[in-house]
Amino acid sequence: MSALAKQDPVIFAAIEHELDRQRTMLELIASENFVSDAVLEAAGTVFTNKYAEGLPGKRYYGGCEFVDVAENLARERLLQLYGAGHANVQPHSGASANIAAYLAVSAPGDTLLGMSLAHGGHLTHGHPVSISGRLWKAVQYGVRPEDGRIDYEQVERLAKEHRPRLLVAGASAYPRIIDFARLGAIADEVGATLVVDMAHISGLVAAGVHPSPVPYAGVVTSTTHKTLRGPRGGIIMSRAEIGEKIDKSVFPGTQGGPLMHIIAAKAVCFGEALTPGFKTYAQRVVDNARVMGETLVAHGFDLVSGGTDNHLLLVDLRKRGMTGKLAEEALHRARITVNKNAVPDDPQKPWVTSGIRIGSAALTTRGMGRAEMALIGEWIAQVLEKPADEQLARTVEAGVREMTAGYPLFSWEPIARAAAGRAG
Ligand code: DSN
Repeated sequence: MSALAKQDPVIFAAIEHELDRQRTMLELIASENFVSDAVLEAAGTVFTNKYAEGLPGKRYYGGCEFVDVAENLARERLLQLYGAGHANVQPHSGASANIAAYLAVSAPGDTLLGMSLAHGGHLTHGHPVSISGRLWKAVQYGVRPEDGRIDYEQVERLAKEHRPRLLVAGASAYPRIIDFARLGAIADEVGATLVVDMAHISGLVAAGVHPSPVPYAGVVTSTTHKTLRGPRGGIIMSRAEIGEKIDKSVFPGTQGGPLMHIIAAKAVCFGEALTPGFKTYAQRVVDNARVMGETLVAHGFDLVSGGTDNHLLLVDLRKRGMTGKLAEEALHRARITVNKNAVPDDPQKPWVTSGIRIGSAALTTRGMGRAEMALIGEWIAQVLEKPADEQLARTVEAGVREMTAGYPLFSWEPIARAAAGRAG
């Protein structure tokens, strides 16, 4: 019996149930993924016991010689992956990374021009309920109503009018390629620093299937757990000349001791992302999202911007008279996990919404490909066409259980389908 099961059976059982949920449901949340056995192993190690405030070779604590190995390797691999001038791998999350980045290159009270959450941006890009919208003077840009694409002319107009110190780019629900070169030129023209939060697409950028913001941005932040397929955490990269400011803004500016077990797992993740297999994986993520989108469009569903260039789709349910909340719940009953998500200019409240967001990164990690995406797209369409049909939900659920049994989460699990395996 495991130590945890013996000492704390309630927590043990919750973890076991979560493992079963992840194994037997179809995970389509666009910001989630499944880490490798090696990343999971590194994250659950004795490095969690160690305080290591400071940076490798310059710590405030003794006994850091082994955590230094992990952090140095994480930084080196990250720089190799993206070709940036400086890397800090200590942010605990994407939100912490963003706030540390803003404080490194601007001051509270400065103007921040960012993409509005309601149009696919993020809370930390200047939303009034976030510290980013409370400490900075936030001005928000969005997407064009006619095609759901970022309104670069609006960005330019607002930048010239408000002369922001920070131009923040990146999104949580934007299915198209972002033109970082154009945003970099706008930032240069008004003397702003372009901060790109590439959290959603960082795996695609690493693999070269989405253009990189690194040549155009003063600072690039990301989480490590989305398309990059690492442990839950954040990173910041910058031009070399502001590296020291970034480091000081993370510690002691906004954080205390770094999570060394997570930094070790980040190093493992970056090592994986440097392999040729990761390029294959990222291309499959994009291909799979496209197939899913085409299937839904064939069933008459509206996609914001009409399709996708990346790992996610934003389905607009307004014409169907259905809310995102209802769609999320109906799909959950059929063992398909998505999240309700606002569509641009959504008339519904954030807890209800008029859309759902669907992402392909996690199921692609399990080894699923176009055939599975087309079938899952069919199931989603069927369930959303008859959301109250319990018999249909049971039929789809049975299909989901059979499909997921063929794609194990871990290399040591028995494979129920002969050809199943990880994609890269
Ligand atoms: N909450 C994340 C997402 O789901 O996209 C962004 O931080």
